[in-house]
Amino acid sequence: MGSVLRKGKAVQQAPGTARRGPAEGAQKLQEGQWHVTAEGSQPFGFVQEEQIEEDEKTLKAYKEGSLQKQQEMNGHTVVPHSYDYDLIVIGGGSGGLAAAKEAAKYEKKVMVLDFVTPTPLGNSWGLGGTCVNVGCIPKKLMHQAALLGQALQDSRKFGWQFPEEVKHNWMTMTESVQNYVGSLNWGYRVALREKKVTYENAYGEFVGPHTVKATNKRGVEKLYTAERFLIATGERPRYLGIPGDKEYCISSDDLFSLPYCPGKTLVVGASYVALECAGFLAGVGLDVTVMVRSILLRGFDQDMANKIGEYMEEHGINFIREFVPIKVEQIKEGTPGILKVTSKSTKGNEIIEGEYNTVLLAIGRDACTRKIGLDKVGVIINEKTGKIPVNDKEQTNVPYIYAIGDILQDKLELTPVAIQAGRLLVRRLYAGATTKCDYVNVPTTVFTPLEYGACGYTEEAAVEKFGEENIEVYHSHFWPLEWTVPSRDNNKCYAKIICNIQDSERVIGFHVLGPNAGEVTQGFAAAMKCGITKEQLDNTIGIHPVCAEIFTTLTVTKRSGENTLLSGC
Ligand code: FAD
Ligand code: NA7
Repeated sequence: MGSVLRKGKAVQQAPGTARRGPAEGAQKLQEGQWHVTAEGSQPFGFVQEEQIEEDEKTLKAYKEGSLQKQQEMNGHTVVPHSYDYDLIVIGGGSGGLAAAKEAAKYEKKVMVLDFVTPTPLGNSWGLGGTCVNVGCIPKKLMHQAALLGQALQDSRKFGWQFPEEVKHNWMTMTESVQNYVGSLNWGYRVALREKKVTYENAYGEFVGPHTVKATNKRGVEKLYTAERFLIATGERPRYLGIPGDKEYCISSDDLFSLPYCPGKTLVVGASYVALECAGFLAGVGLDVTVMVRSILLRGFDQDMANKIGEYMEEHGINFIREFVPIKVEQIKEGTPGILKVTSKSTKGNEIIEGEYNTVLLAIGRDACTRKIGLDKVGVIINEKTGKIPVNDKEQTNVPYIYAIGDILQDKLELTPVAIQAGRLLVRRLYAGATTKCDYVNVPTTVFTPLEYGACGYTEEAAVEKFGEENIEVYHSHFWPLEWTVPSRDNNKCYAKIICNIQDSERVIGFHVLGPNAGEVTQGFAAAMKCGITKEQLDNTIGIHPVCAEIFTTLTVTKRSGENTLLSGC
């Protein structure tokens, strides 16, 4: 191992399998194999491994001394003599862990640094990142708790008899969910150990070229060097910046392990996180209000978003539209206590007040990129969003530093996207592969009470890109067979595809509102990757009686204005 700093003091570690250092690097420079960040008139220039032109620039820069100068400007004059690791991954979430484990397959020496900065209320969690601990997994399990409540009601019509009063116990649900999350945390640690990936529960930040400082929760600092770095630090919830927000409000980072039932809850925000949380809280029997600043589900198909909103309202969720909170005060302490929320209209000066037991902020998430020393190594971020721009190989403007997952600029923030990008990157770096991550036609699901699955273009985006006259929208309502006997929610489920008329009616957008929307969407996403057309969908024989069969029999175009309500199977 190279030099190690404990409490600011450098000590020498036993030599490990040291990697290329400057001596070899200089030789490589002579050979024209090294690269440097272009800091010319363009905002930044990406460096491609094969770009001879860039190599020549680098060699020239090295000969002229400007490469060394650039390193000095970044605050570093000393480049490590050897690298401790082939790859250091900063952030042990969906993307980081997938990449680290993949790299270990190719016998690379890999380290993962993962550290969870506690929430303002002091909550933190184990290895695995957002998805496992405070995202997809606990969210979907709590959504399932809500669906079971609905199933219990439906079951009476199917002959099940049980006492009239059915209660939900928040603590039982939370403990069960957290036990499962704990087992996943443990599984990740074991997997890293088995694959011989070094894991440190420490905060990583760049302090110089090829060098990070890792600080653990006791404040012990160590320095590590690596030939390459992967930043996969994810995002954390944003706060409103109003009096009382950090003191009294919770975020999704607190909700899934909340040690008491939240009671009457105000959810602030109208993103998928906000609506999903509002949905399952209402589904387990709580009084829930959603405060919406502008529209529901910005970025998603608005036709579908509004149908989700209508369904939630019909199922007892209150919506306060075009208001934002300006102050949160505690009226009574407790678990939960009582909070007074003062809010202001976005359209005028109207002020309203409301009392809630819990205020959940779901107003977006900020990329964890501003406190990891990126300025020390010259990695460029989008100053406004904190996101990192990368080239199509997930390489930042600093050639030996890569980035994946939620912190990427203009990419989808989804677990499977982070995993895919991480795995493919590592295969390209260490296994001679060339496949790049394809960020197009990525399917996704919003787990609101009426689930929403989507892949490809929204109707708005398709109209904008191809022109209204060039797209054909086929749609239909449908009634899942399972919902007919309890006679609920007839014609609330909805299927829509968007086709490009000029390209043989290729399906470019797929949208479904209904049960198991994710399960329905996944297969159609594969078909879209293969370029499925409307005709091919029509030639596909449906499976009866399932919801997904509706996509094989769509005949009504939106343009026609014909009725889409179904009356039988
Ligand atoms: P993360 O998984 O966030 O991992 C980053 C890790 O790095 C964290 O452990 C963090 O603590 C750590 N870290 C940060 N800074 C440092 C540092 N300096 N040093 C060391 N460690 C650091 N996606 C889906 O696909 N489906 C869903 O249903 C879904 N539901 C979601 C529900 C919620 C409530 C939320 C918030 C997100 C949801 N997501 C969902 C999104 C999904 O969780 C993210 O896209 C995914 O976790 C991103 O992975 P990542 O590797 O980029 O980052
Ligand atoms: P998003 O998708 O960034 O959405 C933020 C939502 O919060 C959106 O509805 C915003 O309304 C609303 N918002 C933002 N600021 C405010 C303020 N100040 N007051 C009221 N409402 C506000 O965030 P998410 O957390 O759902 O998702 C981010 C990622 O996390 C997601 O991609 C997953 O990876 C997990 P707007 O439409 O801007 O008016």
